[in-house]
Amino acid sequence: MASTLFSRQLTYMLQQNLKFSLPRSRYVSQPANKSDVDVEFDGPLMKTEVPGPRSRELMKKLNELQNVDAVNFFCDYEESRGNYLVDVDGNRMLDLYTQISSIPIGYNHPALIKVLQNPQNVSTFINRPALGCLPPENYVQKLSETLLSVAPKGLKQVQTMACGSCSNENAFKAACIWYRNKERGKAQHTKEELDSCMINQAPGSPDITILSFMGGFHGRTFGCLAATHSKAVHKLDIPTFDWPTAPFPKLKYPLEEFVRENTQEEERCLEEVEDLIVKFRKRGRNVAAIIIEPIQSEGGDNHASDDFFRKLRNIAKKHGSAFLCDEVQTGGGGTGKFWAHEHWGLDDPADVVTFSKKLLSGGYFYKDELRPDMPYRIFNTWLGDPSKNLMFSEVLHVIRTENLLENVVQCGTVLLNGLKDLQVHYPHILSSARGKGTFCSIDAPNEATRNQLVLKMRNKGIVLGGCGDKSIRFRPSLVFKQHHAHLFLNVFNDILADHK
Ligand code: PSZ
Repeated sequence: MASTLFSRQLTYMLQQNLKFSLPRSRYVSQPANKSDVDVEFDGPLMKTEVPGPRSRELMKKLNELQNVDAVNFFCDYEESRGNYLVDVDGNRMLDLYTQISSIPIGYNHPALIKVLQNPQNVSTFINRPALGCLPPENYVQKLSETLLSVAPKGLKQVQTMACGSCSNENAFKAACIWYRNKERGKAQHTKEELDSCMINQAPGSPDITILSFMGGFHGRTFGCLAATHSKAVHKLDIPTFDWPTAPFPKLKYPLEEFVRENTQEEERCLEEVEDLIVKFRKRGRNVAAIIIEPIQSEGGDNHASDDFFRKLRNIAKKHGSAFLCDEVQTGGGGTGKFWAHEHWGLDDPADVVTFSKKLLSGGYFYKDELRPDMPYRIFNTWLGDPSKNLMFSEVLHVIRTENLLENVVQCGTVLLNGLKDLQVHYPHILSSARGKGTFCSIDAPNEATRNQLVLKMRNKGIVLGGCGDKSIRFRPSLVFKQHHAHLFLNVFNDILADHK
């Protein structure tokens, strides 16, 4: 195997007239340090193409009920373990995408199985409460032990929700309520406001706005969609708000070679943000909030510097707008810190931080000032799910006892160095390797090549995701270890060497 790899690389170099250098040796994994979770599988095992016959049969049946064009394959969640996702045809794949970044400690983690088997927990799984009015006795204690124990600095209030979109929707509402109360000062809302809001008119339904960024993704519900600008297919045919959209920096890689250009690009975007705020204010359409992802994920894993975010936070403050940080995808440890925005070193924390995915429950943390002033202003039937918090409590225990954030930093370094190494060897296929922790990505030259690479990798037993036009993104769980990174890099190397 190694010799065919060697000769392929040699041929390629000769064909391309490249300066000869020794082809990279294969990554040799240290023997895995076996913990409970590592007792998973030795590696991928492929029996059929993916999707295989059983998946295709099930797709055909599901197609009678709904559109299945987005379905990749059907899964066998009972057989899946740790970093390995098993499909219904018995194919076992190393999963670096983890259900769009939402499996914190791998499949069927023994600690989570124990939570479900504990008879004391049964009623929490069976009886889903309407949390806003009928919470269970242990609710405060559980919230304190779980979500509040990881609350971002400066945010002491928390509201749980069901998913990422409804977390952002309600964060928007909390920001608008806060903004209007600020405008009113101590005055009460008027009868005119109460009447006009019932027919969607000002002043009760005020013409205030939320500023978001080109390439951002905040969900697909109506309010969120107005702030989502990653792909037209998400937005087409849906009426929306005319809210300000600022450009997000387009950084050039490698960063160290483009320091001046990238700084200028960030300055340009920040100026545009301020211009938009002023322009909208002149039209009587004040910006109540700015929403941003620490790394624009669906939009193509677009990064900006810590300095950019610190300055943006200060612009929000200067103009009296709430600063909303959407950590639905970045939150939960994938960047090596529990919250990606911790990397920035903000003087004044974000006003709101939204979460979902790896935290199992959706929701948001917020500053005391954004606490709603009346009941039923932020409310729905479930407002989250205590059974998710129960499991999240165990997830946190595993993260802490197994030092998983440290693990993410170490494995992220192996993964990113490996990707940078590969882009040097295959400059015609790969560029712009980037990432924080294991939250990494790399670009293909175009969408078609990206899609081909993702499919080829899948048939070799590695699940990856795409994002933006041409990026491949890596979103392994927090129990992804160095030997998994080596395994992935070796398979990727083989695929790239073969790629025509
Ligand atoms: O295509 C889709 O609907 C996808 S693919 C990945 C997501 C959605 N991510 C969800 C997401 C997110 O990444 C960020 C930064 N903010 C909000 C959301 C919405 O969360 P959900 O999907 O739980 O409503």
